Amino acid sequence: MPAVVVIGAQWGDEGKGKATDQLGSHADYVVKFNGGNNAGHTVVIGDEKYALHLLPSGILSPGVTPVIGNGVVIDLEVLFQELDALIERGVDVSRLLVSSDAHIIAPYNRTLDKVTERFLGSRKIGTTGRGIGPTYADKISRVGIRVQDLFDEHILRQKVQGALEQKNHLFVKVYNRRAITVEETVAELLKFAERLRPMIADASIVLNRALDDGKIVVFEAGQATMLDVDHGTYPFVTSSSSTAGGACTGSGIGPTRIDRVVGVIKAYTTRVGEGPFPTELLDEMGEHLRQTGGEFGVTTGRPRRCGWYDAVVARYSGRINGLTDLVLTKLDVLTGLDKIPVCVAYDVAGVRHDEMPMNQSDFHHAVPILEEFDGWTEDITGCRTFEELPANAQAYVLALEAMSGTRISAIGVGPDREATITRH
Ligand code: 2SA
Ligand code: GDP
Ligand code: MG
Repeated sequence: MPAVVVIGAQWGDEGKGKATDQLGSHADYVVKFNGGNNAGHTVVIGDEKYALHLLPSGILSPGVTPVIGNGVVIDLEVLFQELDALIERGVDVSRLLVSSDAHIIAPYNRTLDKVTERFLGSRKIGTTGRGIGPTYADKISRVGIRVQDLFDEHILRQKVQGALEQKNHLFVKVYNRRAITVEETVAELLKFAERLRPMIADASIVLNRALDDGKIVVFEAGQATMLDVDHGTYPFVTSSSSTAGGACTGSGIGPTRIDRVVGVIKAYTTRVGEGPFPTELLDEMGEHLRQTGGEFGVTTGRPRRCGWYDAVVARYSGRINGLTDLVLTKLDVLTGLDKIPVCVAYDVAGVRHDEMPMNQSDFHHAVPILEEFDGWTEDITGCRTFEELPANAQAYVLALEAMSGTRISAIGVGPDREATITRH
């Protein structure tokens, strides 16, 4: 399995960091292909807990070459803060490669993200405020700044000037703020250029050659299927391609090179930010899942909205991503519940939907049709084989597998690297 894509099958925070870290210990390259420092991946190794925002999880595995692909947007200040923090903890970060085509989050786009959200008020998206959306908007509008532009000051200045002509109009006329100068922006961006220079690579050539040589490459998605700009709950999405197709466009490899697509899915569901969420629990059960599962944003600390497992979302993710495997995480969080409901279909104005409704408004009005499963009380964090799980936990996993249409090849029973049951 030389090329494996790991994606989130719900609304994010499924435990992709842990899954990638585990695959990463066998990998030669781990590639981040979308998003930026809006991601938050937690990896627990022994007594050490690492929270990564921008860097690929593979940065923690000795021998792995971590790659930031062209589909990523980079906040340079965050990149070096994160690298310095890892260096201080003794992690070797010297192999990191950064695509020369990746886009840079300019300081004005951070500001724009925050003021736009404030301006939208109750219609806000609930972004992480990191400048992600405005930077991808610049990319699509062809006024973005790329890594390679940092090494030609003339071009950099021209691009910043072009972008600021539009932005300053907004800042001054709409948001009543001061205009941003070309000089301050260029100076801010150039501060990091020389430190970045040795990391820059033609990531597409590096990765294609690695695959030609039979190396193992893991492509790690930020965010998740339901936050994908095309296939998620638009407009309540992030601004990048967080589904499996993004692994190709965001790194410069072709679809025929991918061998496996692994969807990471929680045994229940969470979402952070605004937007529809049919199985959301607004009662004390939601609070129980939040506290037991530690469901707080890794980047912003925001409490995550919690709800039951949604098999319609799982089937949709299977289809959109062409999943070959599911990794079911956080099964241990459900321990102690008497009954565990699962959403098997939606009721929309009296009509049953077994698949994701085509129309977004229908999804906003979807009422989950729930099926209940019996819970278990035994501590499962020490289980390492499927047979060691209590019978009701086994039945729950098999039911989810049958409903979701994709085999569950691994099960997470705790945050530690080792707390995993491998089935296939
Ligand atoms: P943005 O900032 O433009 O990408 O926000 C747009 C929507 O995407 C959601 N989003 C996320 N959802 C879950 N987890 C994310 N990463 C962090 C984490 C989030 C955090 O791992 O916990 O710390 O708050 C993530 N990144 C973006 C976001 O909530 C918006 O709904
Ligand atoms: P990501 O964004 O998908 O990488 O996920 P996050 O790191 O944002 O959130 C997942 C959280 O769940 C992290 O705190 C992980 O340490 C933790 N985690 C991952 N797998 C498991 C599991 O099987 N059981 C438990 N209890 N925690 C897990
Ligand atoms: Mg996360």
